[in-house]
Amino acid sequence: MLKFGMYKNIEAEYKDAKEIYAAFGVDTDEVLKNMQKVPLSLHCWQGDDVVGLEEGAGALSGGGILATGNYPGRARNGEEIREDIEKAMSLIPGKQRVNLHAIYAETDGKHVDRDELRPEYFKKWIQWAKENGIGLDFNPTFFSHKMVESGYTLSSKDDRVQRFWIEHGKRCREIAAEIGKELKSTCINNTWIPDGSKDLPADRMTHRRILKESLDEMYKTKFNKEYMIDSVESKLFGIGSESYVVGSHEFYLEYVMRNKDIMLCLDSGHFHPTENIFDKISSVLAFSPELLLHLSRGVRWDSDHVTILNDDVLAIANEVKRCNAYDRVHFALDFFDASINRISAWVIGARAVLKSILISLLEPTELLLEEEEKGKLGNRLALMEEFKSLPYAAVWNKYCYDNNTPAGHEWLKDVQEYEDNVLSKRA
Ligand code: RNT
Ligand code: ZN
Repeated sequence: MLKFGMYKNIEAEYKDAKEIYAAFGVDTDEVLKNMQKVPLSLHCWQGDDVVGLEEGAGALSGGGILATGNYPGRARNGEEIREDIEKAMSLIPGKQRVNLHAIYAETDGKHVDRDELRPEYFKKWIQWAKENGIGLDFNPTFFSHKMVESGYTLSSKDDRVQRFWIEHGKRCREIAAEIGKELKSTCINNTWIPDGSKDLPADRMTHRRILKESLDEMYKTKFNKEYMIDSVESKLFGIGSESYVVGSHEFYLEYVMRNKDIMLCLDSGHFHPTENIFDKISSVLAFSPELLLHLSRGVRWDSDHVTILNDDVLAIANEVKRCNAYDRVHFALDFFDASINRISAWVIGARAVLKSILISLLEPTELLLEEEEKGKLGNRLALMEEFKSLPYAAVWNKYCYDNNTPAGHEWLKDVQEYEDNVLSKRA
């Protein structure tokens, strides 16, 4: 039987860990301070299986992404989503941001199409963010809409479809800029489109040319970078777009190199299943000031499983640390699992990413560099291996404790209570 209340020696265990790390030249108190400076953006769409709040909203569709499962307790409106994220945030140490999608507009029962959205439909989110002292990020929604039925949005050969989505993109940039201005915290506005095809297209070129044209039009207006930064997210394949995705990595990499105001987004689930994004970080940062990461977990053909503390995520965090780039790289979660308690999904994913960041900050990187400089590459590898078993968990528990969040698995108790008292009451 799972026991609770077993983290009674957090301070003592931290003291021991602090000494061990100090012997390797790492100041754990400093690391704990730096942890507070790394914001993680929590995606609102985990709370309701990417359904959104539009009038007559149905299941996620037309985007090559899929939320499977029907665990009870899905949030059914803005209030419930906010209530659930608040619960999740209370179990995640440090400061988070919240990432919105355009389909989370609240229009008071009025039908407002995507090309008519305005900042006022996000005023509840903005108000809530102010009350909670958090920043918001944003995403236009290019899926779950009748205008994506052909499989193409910004890259559509149908002029009417293309125009509709360009207008949506423009509206979203205005909304994001307004959010950033209101909250005095730069809002990242990330564009991902599902455009692509299941089977081999004969013409790959035309859609890419149209996409370039659409983006140029969409990004024409310049906004104050203090309020909003645009980013673009690539993908290799999706469900129903296995053979061709218009917005590929090469496409957007080239696009951001030519459009210096726009930031690249790398989603860890959007590459070949054996390809990790960590080695791309230094390449991008050699040319771009900033980079957005979507932390997710690809499993077989799905790119959106709940993030866990695995080699992929650790390699990403270590790389950001070794590039000394925590002030240039933005971390956001991106997954959706409807088969488990949705609060747990958020908490598992967020705590895994934060643990990876903590582990990276605790790494005695200097010692690795020294061995590398000396050409002692066996020592370098040996140290990398040994560092894996340094007592980071004691520092993690201290971080949780200092931030008034449960240590270890204690948070499971809170989620169970919430499930019993709140989620299970939702029909
Ligand atoms: C899909 C992309 C994209 C979405 C969200 C909902 O493969 O990762 O970021 O998950 O916009
Ligand atoms: Zn993503």
